[in-house]
Amino acid sequence: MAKLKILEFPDPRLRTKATLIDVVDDQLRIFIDDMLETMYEAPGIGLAATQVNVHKRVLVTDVSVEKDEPFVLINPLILEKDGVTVTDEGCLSVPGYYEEVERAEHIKVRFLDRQGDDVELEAHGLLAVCIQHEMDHLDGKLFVDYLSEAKRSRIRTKLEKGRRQQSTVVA
Ligand code: GNR
Ligand code: NI
Repeated sequence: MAKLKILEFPDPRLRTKATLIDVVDDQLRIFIDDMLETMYEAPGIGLAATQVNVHKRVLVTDVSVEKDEPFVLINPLILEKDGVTVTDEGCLSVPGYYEEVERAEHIKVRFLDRQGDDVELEAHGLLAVCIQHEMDHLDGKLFVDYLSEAKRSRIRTKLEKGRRQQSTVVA
C-alpha cells in the first residue's frame, strides 16, 4: 500500500472533471486501497481520486467511529435527493478551514462497488453529506465554491501564505 499526495486549493488540477471508469480490475483495486490508506492516515472521512491527481470517477468514504466501514463508489450517480442539512464541512484539500455548507439530507446513489457489481444505496446524515462532497470533487468542485467570493479568497490567501512560510523555514 502507498500513501498518496493530496492536492491543495487553489491547485488548478482540483478543477479537472473526472471521466468514467470502464473496467473494474486489480489495478483499480490497488489504487482504491492506496486511497483508503491515504484517507485513514490523513485522517479524513472521505477522499476522491481527483484529490490525488487521478481524474477517474472513484471515491472512498468511512464515516464510522471505529473506522471499519469503508465504502467504495465507482461511477457514482445520484438518483434521488431529499431534504436539506447544514454541516460544518472541512476538506483535506483545504486544510484547516471549516465552514457551513447546505446539502441534501438524504440521497439514493447508484454505483459500482470494488467487485464491479451494480449497487444502490440510500444514505442519510454524514454519509450522504460526504458522498455529495466527494462527488463534487469528481466534477472539479470544492466546498469553498459554496462560500462568498470574499471568504473563498481569504482562505486562498491564507493557505498560500502558510505554504510560502512552510517552504522557507529551513531554507
Ligand atoms: O475529512 C473530511 N471531513 C468532512 C467533514 C464534513 C463534510 C465533508 C467532509 S469530507 C473531508 C475529507 C475530504 O476532503 N474529502 O474530499
Ligand atoms: Ni474534500
